[in-house]
Amino acid sequence: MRPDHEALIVIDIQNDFCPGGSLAVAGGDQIIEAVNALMDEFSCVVLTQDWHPADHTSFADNHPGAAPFSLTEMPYGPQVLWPRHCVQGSKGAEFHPALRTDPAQLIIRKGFRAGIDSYSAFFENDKVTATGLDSYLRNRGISHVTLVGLALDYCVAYSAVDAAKLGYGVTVLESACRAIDLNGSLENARNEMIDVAVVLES
Ligand code: VGL
Ligand code: ZN
Repeated sequence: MRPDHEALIVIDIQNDFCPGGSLAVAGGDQIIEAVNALMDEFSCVVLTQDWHPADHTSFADNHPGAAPFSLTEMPYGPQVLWPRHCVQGSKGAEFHPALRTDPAQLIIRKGFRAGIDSYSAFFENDKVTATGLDSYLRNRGISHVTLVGLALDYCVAYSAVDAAKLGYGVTVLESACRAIDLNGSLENARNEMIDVAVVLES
């Protein structure tokens, strides 16, 4: 067992991010066995779930003429337009059936506001709207987080950077993550994590 001040945060292991899903991350399902095993080491386990309304602004098909994976400008900055994914209540939004969910004490849903995306488990993409996770972890006396899940270069990396900026010790276990890798996003994400002293563990 890890000490009680350490939490495991499992990011977005949902059907749509696994092979066969609408925003499939290559090998996304290959990490599940390791993630399941890791849950037994932590007294605090949190899952996140990407959870979008049908009219979500991050969906390319809500922007007439826009191609999936193109960039648009939002009031809070540049935003990738994604294929429709993780729609609230859909099969694609469910956790992958092989993922253990019983050990989780908290499930954070994010991206539920139509006008703003939320990659990070801590803050929405405007960088100020909190999800509540920081307060939860602080109240439980957590000072270190280990992050695993999908996708390494988006939701895992954004969560890791925010956690480090909030003062947590942060480890990203790369072998239990998979990346989308869009236009150099993986290298950028690694550099941003290293810049704020996130430990990238293979
Ligand atoms: C994610 C793109 C859009 C992720 C979520 O979980 O990394 N990526 N929504
Ligand atoms: Zn999303």
